[in-house]
Amino acid sequence: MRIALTGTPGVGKTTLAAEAARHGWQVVDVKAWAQESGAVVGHDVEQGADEVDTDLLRVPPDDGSPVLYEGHLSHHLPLDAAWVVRLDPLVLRSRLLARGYPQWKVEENVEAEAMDLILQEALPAFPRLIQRDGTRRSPQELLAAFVEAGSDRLKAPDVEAVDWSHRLL
Ligand code: DAT
Repeated sequence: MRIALTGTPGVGKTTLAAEAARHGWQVVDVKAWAQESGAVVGHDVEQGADEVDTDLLRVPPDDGSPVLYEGHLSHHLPLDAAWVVRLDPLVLRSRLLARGYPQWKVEENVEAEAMDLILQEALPAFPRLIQRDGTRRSPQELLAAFVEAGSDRLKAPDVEAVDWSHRLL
């Protein structure tokens, strides 16, 4: 089972992936993989971010063992399932400010999170999709919440409800 671990920057993907690795999961850092395999095709100076062509990444076939592909572009890869991590936009804002992001980039990501952007991108591509809210969960609790949902047993998306649309006002 090859799983995209996705979500807006700052929601806690890397932390969750590290927790999963401690429990024996294989983890692929999509950004590092893109750099190693020449899939970084440019740099957007305005965005201050690398441009990755995910079509250039060759995903290995499923060998039966669970693999997490971690990164906010991972849901653009042809994988078997997706985990979408969510976070209250107000908490996200303080995390991104602490990370030193410029104000406009903080607001762009906070808005994307409040309007479910990544969920909306991932839903059409992944019948086996699990969404969980990381706001009041430790990394251990969040991992358990995804694992308990059982990506391999899913017949339809399992989307934990979050509603932060009022944060847009
Ligand atoms: P991402 O990889 O999605 O950009 P991250 O894992 O680097 O996010 O986490 C961003 C910050 O939030 C980092 O300082 C650690 C903290 N964090 C992550 N998961 C958390 C959790 N479940 N509870 C509290 N803080 C968390």
